Amino acid sequence: MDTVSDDDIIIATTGLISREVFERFDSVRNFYNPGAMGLVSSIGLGIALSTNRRVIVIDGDSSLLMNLGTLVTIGYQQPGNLLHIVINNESFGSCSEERSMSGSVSLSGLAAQANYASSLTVFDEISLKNAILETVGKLGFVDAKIELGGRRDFKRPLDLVELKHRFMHQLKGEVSS
Ligand SMILES: Cc1ncc(C[n+]2csc(CCOP(=O)(O)OP(=O)(O)O)c2C)c(N)n1
Ligand SMILES: [Mg+2]
Repeated sequence: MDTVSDDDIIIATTGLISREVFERFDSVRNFYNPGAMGLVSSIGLGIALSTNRRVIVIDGDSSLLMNLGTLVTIGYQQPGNLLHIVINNESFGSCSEERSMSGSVSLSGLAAQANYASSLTVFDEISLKNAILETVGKLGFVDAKIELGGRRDFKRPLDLVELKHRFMHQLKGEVSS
């Protein structure tokens, strides 16, 4: 989040990922999807097709597996302003911490097969930052491997209708970031 530009749109997935982005980096440029796993990439695609600004989707590994067809749709549409990052702890980290099965497949390999222009797996923060800085102007995918664990007490985005309207007004240029 420290590396993205001030104009980038952030779409954050269900569970602790949304909650951490909300607590630590809230902005009118952020959209949170706390309730429904799997859909941030589809939402991000729709937004990317409707703006020239960069859209950064922060997905979870289990969430991506729940909507895997999204890779094909996004690869087909080829939005050059979309960066799809998966925070991959190979688990349903926000809930039971059960393994998700994403460890049995290369997510970046799947994205490459689906025609993402750039597709990387990263194992440390510097590589993730470099990927965010360098994947500009082309459809990108980053499988960011992380360890399971971390804080579980991030506050929840609760005023979801208000947050949605705030985001939509900002997209229309009615509110500056
Ligand atoms: C469709 C759906 N099923 C189940 C849940 C409950 N749930 C919320 S977060 C989560 C785990 C998400 O795992 P992942 O996407 O890998 O992200 P992580 O929590 O590991 O960061 C689950 C099962 C939900 N919100 N939506
Ligand atoms: Mg996970």
